Amino acid sequence: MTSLLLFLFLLLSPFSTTIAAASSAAYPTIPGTADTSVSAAETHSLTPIRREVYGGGRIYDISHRYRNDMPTWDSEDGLGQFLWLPGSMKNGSLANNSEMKLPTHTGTHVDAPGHVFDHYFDAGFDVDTLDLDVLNGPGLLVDVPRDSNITAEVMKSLHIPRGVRRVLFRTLNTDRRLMFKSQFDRSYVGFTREGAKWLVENTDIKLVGIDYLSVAAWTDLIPSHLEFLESREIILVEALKLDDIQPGAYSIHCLPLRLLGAEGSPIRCILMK
Ligand SMILES: *[C@@H]1O[C@H](CO)[C@@H](O)[C@H](O)[C@H]1NC(C)=O
Ligand SMILES: *[C@@H]1O[C@H](CO)[C@@H](O)[C@H](O)[C@H]1NC(C)=O
Ligand SMILES: CC(=O)N[C@H]1CO[C@H](CO)[C@@H](O)[C@@H]1O
Repeated sequence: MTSLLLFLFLLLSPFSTTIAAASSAAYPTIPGTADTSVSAAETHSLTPIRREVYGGGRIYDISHRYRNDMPTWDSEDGLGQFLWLPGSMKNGSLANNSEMKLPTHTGTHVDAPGHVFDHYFDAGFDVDTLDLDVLNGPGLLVDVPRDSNITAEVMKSLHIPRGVRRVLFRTLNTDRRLMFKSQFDRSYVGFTREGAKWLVENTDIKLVGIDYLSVAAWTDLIPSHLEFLESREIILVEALKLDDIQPGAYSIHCLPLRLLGAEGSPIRCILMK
């Protein structure tokens, strides 16, 4: 498969040259990110360093930071407050203890089959039942053409070889920086029903990742989800942060929380070279 992946990588390269952003160490396009190199002085200062890349470029964090102003499903105003500090040292507690409350489909997250199939929900196909073997392993970061949603035609044009089980689709959503805008944007790029159906029928992809809050285009919202989730073999990872990373083959690692009964979960995903 390695040679196939390499072939695919070469095949996709012409796309990527125009849209791949510079992969500088400082990752200037992610707000709140400092230089990733840790100097001796910084190690001793009380200013934390927030990183997008670890291990000298070996590990990319492709999860979004949870922020009050991040977009949330079909809302004008963004997520809003999701963390509270009911026990604080400033008010005499022995330790600081925060509480959080947020929709399970917030930020970078995973969908379980119970999300759109009520009988799966009742039967218990929650995020705790998702296969970690699907969520962890070799896969591709692929750029899709910027002038379309992900239709069957687009899927065909990507020539993703059989045997590839995990693909992260980078779209116009990343270029438009939609995950950095509080206001939900219905014009995001996602799969049409035919695109989803084509992927299910013609590829071995079991992990589908995308760079906004839904893998399904707004106009095909439920039909696309149904195509993907009916077999319960495909796992959807949404709102990935795919800025500033070269397309190609990586080791993908995603871990949802073991939320019993939940059809969605925040998820931490990384890419390793
Ligand atoms: C501490 O308690 C005061 C009085 O109840 C409250 O106004 C303040 O917000 C609290 N501060 C923190 C950090 O919890
Ligand atoms: C994708 O589909 C949405 C509707 O779901 C539409 O608003 C948007 O313009 C489409 N994007 C492209 C690039 O065609
Ligand atoms: C580590 C931690 O959570 N520290 C918090 C303790 O509580 C104060 C407010 O009382 C916060 O400002 C700190 O961030």
